Amino acid sequence: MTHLKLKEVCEKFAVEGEFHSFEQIKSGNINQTYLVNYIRDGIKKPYIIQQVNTYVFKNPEQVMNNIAAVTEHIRKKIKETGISAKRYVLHYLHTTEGKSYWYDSENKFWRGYRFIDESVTYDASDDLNVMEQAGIGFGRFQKYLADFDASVLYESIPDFHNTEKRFDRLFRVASEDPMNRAKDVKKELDYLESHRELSLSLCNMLKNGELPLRVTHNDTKINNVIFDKATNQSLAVIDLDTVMPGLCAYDFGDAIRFGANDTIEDDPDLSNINLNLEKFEAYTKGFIGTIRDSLTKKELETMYLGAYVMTVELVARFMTDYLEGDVYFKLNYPEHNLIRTRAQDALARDMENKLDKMSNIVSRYY
Ligand code: GN1
Ligand code: MG
Repeated sequence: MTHLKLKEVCEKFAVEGEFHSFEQIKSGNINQTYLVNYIRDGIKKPYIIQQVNTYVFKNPEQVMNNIAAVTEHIRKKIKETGISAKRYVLHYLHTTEGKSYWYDSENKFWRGYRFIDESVTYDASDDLNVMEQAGIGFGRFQKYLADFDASVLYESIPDFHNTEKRFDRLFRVASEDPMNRAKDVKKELDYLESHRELSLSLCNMLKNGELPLRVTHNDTKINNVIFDKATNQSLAVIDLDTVMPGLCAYDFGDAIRFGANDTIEDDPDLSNINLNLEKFEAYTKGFIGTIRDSLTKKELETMYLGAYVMTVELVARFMTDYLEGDVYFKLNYPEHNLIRTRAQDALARDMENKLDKMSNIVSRYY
């Protein structure tokens, strides 16, 4: 990426001032993200500029429509409480034609938003207060959207958390084995096969009407929460590309999968992998404490399963991508999807042994 390209993008979005510097933001497995600094009236103004992956998001304009509708709704809700929404919801940039995106001459899809002042994000944290605040942040997000009309939302990735379809596709690809890689993931594939019933538990409860659909975030990694730099209070939730109808347990579960593990999601040293029950509890306290009144008894009772289900789903997704020849997730090195598969498999096994404990902890907060 050159600064000229980013400057061109910023100019399309009518960013004022002088281009100062940029850096690539490494977290995120799908889109390319840059922090760009402009200088205006002698003051540094940071912006986030993203090139959206249109292999993953086939219809990025509709994704932007979703984001506009959702952020508008949240902005209204916050204003109703009498506070300024400025630091609590993302503000997307518009081109001079009033669009929230821009296609460059190579047909690449760009968008941008204002960086929230005096804020930080965490890829991981051992601070239980950060975990609790992350729970509050995602809980609040869901609460704001409780009365949002889901019928206006385009399904940005169809069947995104349909675990059954994820499994079916994986087993199909594994039997076809186009890259001759199935031999590397035999153990992990066997695990999924023998744990199909537990893995599809939430999916089945949704199908038979035991659990309701809500408007959910669907990608609740803790680095998708913005924190105040000074107080570590959670401010806004970012990465709204996959806001769609979903199960509350998915949002709970994916945050646990990512944030309550004692290590990163792709740690090659499996001995580091551990579901940390203290982090689990801190997140639960924040999340369930914020939204418990709006959930059904069944949702609360089955919430803990979301952690296991999201983890096996990621095993399936990383493994599918490995078997298909690495077409979906960004890689940092050739075996990355294999390492991710193994790390998430180890986490799922650890969670399986802790299901009772997880269930007990959640029940303490409702
Ligand atoms: C992708 O790009 P990022 O990090 O926000 C993926 C998530 C996965 C995650 C695993 C659209 O999210 O579903 O859980 O990687 N996003 C998409 O790290 O597939
Ligand atoms: Mg994402």
